[in-house]
Amino acid sequence: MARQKLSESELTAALADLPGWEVKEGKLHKVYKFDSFAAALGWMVSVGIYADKMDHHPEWSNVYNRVSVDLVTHDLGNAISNLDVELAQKMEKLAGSS
Ligand code: H2B
Repeated sequence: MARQKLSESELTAALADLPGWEVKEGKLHKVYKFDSFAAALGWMVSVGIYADKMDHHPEWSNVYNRVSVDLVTHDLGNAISNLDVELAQKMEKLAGSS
């Protein structure tokens, strides 16, 4: 799917369906907290496989049971795109949040 920068209104509409997500320093941001390190790591592997298939990769870091995620599209000069929203939606599904 083509990468397209989202307008302010598209971004606002997308955030309404992404609980816990916000725009922080120009990136789509959320900190996930899991029950254990194993659960966090398992989620990261599942997300990573999906992200690689869509050729769209998260900026993230893990400490024990927490994963801090930032999504932005480098190819669009670090704009937030439809692919960032798609990846955030997949992260929510895989975390069991929606
Ligand atoms: N991931 C993210 N987050 N943004 C990009 O612009 C991007 C990417 N571009 N993964 C992809 C890889 C690009 O470098 C390759 C060549 O398609």
